[in-house]
Amino acid sequence: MLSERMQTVLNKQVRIEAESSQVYLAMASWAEQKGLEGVSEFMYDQSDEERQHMMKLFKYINERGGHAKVTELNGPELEFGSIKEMFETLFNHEVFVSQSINELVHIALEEKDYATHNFLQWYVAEQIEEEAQARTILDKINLIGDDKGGLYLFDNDIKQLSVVSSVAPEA
Ligand code: OFO
Repeated sequence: MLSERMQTVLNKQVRIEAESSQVYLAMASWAEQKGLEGVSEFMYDQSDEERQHMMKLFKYINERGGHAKVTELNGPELEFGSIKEMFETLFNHEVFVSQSINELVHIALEEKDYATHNFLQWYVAEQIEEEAQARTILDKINLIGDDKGGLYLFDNDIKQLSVVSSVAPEA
């Protein structure tokens, strides 16, 4: 059985994951409308993944005798000054999510809820991966600078990343 406190903070994370899905959906749309097909495909996949992260938490809360809640969400940013700015926003967002997961792990230990502590390890590992991926992408974008040909190649290149992340095994 989840403690009241654990349940509240897990539900807060449900909301964060749902908002992440919306943030990335908005990025997918922005990139698609700019003709960046690879980037938009990648962002649609990221958006789907965030929904899966949300559902995993959602099911867990109910499985442990809690009540998973659907709440209203904050609206995401819809426009970006550049592709670099968009990926910087993504990176900062992932860092924020990692901090939030760390806080949850901390609370699980305080509550002596070892089942939730164990459950959260999947998210800890996932965040390491997502931050690393965002950092790699930003490095590439910094290499390209203002080169249009480079951006074209990058847009093609990122399709590979979508394939890799969509076949990655679900824990
Ligand atoms: Fe990319 O954040 Fe979910 O966990």
